[in-house]
Amino acid sequence: MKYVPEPFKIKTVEPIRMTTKEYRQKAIKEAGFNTFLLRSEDVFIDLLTDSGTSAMSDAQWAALQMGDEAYAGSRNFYDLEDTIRDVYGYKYFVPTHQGRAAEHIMSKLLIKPGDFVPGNMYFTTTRLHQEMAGGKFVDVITDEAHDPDNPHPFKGNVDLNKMQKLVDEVGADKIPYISYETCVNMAGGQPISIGNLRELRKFCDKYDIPIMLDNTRTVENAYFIQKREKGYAGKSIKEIVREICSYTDGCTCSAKKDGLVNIGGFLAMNDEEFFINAKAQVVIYEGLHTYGGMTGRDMAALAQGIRESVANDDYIRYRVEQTNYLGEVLTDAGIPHVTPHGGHAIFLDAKKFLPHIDQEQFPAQALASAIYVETGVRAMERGNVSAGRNQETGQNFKPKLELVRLTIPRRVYTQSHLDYAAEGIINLYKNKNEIKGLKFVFEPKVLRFFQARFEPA
Ligand code: PLI
Repeated sequence: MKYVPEPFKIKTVEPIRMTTKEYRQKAIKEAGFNTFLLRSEDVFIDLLTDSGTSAMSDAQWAALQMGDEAYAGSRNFYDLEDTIRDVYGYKYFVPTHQGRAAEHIMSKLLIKPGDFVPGNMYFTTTRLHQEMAGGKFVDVITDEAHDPDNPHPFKGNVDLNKMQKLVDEVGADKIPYISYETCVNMAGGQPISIGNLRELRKFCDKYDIPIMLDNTRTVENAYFIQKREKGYAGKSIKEIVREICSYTDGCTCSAKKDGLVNIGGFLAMNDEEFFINAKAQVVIYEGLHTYGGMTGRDMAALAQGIRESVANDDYIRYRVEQTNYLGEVLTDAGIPHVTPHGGHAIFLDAKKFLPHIDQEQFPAQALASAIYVETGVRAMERGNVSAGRNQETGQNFKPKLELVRLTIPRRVYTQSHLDYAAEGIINLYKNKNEIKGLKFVFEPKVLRFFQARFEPA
């Protein structure tokens, strides 16, 4: 089947507005050629991110009405606690307003200045919090992940030789934990395999290094395991999610993705002392430990969203196969993009799309702007701008992957929206030589991609 039908029907609609090309040319100029700075009203189809952009179900909207807004001991906290224990299996958790707040608290508690934090590719906010705590991020993802065309089915895997090299060089006592992400975002939404995680667990047990999961897209990862990994075709998504978490010591989670809510996150763990320390931090930065950064109703909608994400396997099959559909349409038209297709997005390969633009002139940023002007579709740069500068040398990181992410919000768009976006990108590819590179006119010091402004180079 080319397109898996939506396992839901539409009850509420939100109008979107098509604009003219001239209008969009003006809008992107005013936004400093940064799609983050566009007004959403000026966007026809918003593929900026899958974060906090999900459509909630009727049961989640109903759950909002059941919010217990007590300052302390809200019943929604206990419901969320039961749900996290049931679905992910961790003993303890603290709620946070979103994923980066959990990263902040974990980095502060576990990293000492001079430590090294290995991870299967960096994520922007994760690496920043590691650096702010005095740590240095070390990329230990498999080499295949840096090659947009490598067909490896689990490009998110950790390379254990790279882990061994790091342990030999700096010593295990300088490694507070490994940060292990499911469906690695910056690699193109590429999954990890259970086989890799089991091997990593053995390795980490030998050196007493905890594994902290970035649990943001574990449900999507479980679908790839069910589809591709030997021995998992007969297991449910819920069983696979639970098994992934069972090899880890805790997690940070942006609940705005798999969790099907518009805000929320958490830090979870099995170690009681870590939990006590996390509660002490959450009251400083977020709120009391039984609501963290969330209202009672937010916690109610999240508990329901987590349950829905694993309630049956139909939802996640539709979700990941919808993304795959967009990728297949682009493949048929010869548009260069990362393969195999990831779970939450299709990532265009801007180096191949725009070979005439040097990486120092930000081809992915230029391509995201051009896509907006051509189609009204908003995408996101995931390349040299997102990677930032090396703090020691001041040079741009110039990552191997120079990508534009077409991110699919959950349960929001239909097949015809994706067909429209693909058709516009295919048209743009025919005139790609007219697209010009960009230069900074404003460069923020941290997480520069959010607020940077550019002009044509
Ligand atoms: O946006 P937050 O603070 O809820 O979560 C940060 C975060 C952590 N890990 C991973 C893998 C993410 O993808 C992530 C946020 N991602 C965003 C905002 C995105 O657009 O992909």
